[in-house]
Amino acid sequence: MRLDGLELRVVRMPLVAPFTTSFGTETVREALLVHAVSGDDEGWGECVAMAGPLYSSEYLDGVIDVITRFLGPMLLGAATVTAETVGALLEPVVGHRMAKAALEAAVLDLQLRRAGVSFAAYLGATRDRVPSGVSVGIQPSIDDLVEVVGGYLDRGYVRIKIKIRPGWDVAPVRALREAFGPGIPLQVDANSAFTLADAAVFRQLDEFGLLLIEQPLYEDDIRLHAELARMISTPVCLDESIVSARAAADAIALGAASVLNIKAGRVGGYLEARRIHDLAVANGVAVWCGGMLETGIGRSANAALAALPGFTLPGDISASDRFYETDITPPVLIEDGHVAVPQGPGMSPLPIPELLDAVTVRTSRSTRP
Ligand code: OSB
Ligand code: MG
Repeated sequence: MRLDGLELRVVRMPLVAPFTTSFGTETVREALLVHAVSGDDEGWGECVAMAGPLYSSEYLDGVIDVITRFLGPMLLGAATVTAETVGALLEPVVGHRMAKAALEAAVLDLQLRRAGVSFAAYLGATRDRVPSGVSVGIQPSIDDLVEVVGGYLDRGYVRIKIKIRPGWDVAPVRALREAFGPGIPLQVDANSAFTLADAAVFRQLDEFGLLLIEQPLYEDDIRLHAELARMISTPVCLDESIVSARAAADAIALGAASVLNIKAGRVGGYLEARRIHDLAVANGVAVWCGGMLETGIGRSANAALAALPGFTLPGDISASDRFYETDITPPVLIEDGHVAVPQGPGMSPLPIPELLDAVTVRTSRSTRP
């Protein structure tokens, strides 16, 4: 295809409740949507970058800048673009994976809509629904945590992940085991908040039969994760550290992770995400699909990715209403603990224009030179 134009839209959507991690508290999601146009066809890609550079070095305004100045013109100036060549076209720009991923997704969505093919079919997904896990933020008190988790279990979520940080680690896990028993699938996510000097905390967590510990240490230290993995029995899972298939191969080879969280945005796109899935399967490493507070656009695409056969653990693929009272697409629903894999053309249902306009706070457009 030849791209005719790119529209960048910033949406601002209030969260149903504050979401606290080891790196901060969010009360509103500001997200960038990329709208690609070619002839009469359109495609949408959601960027996972957050407003501030706290989870990753990328952030919303930085993404808009790098797309506007560099990545957008590279795609708009190309004689022909396909989803499969976006990565190579943008390769000269170092990093900025979340920005690149959003562009690739918009092109892929357009390409699939034009061909009348679903993302699930394109990927070779093997399931029509995926188990739904929920990521639970740090709460004001242990009692609040038990109540909030109880609510999600009542809604049918099949796996609970709680955010931890130093001082909010062993006690919340113990409280959940006491309240709900040893049987509920439970895991923790530290978002890099600990050091190897906290090894005693992780040894204590070993007692609770957790599915995994996600990203306990620095994002750029694979070796220390390998050291920690040798010290504890709970599987170590990496999120922030896995920025590419190469990083995944290193982590696996060094024994730094026996489980991987795959987020397409973090690794530069859904095609790289699938390469990591394939690599993990070949190495006997379990993967699951992470989330980034996506709207229905990114959430739907994640559901299709998670329907690949190597995604053997439940993902952070919750219903729209876990974060948003009103989504910009028809809401993603949880039914019997699962989310349906979208079967329509493209990567997600189209946003509903009135709902999208109601939350759009900024728009910019660029066209082919
Ligand atoms: O580390 O997985 C993470 C949200 C924002 C940034 C990082 C993370 C998260 C989550 C939420 O855990 C996952 C979701 O969207 O449900
Ligand atoms: Mg994480």
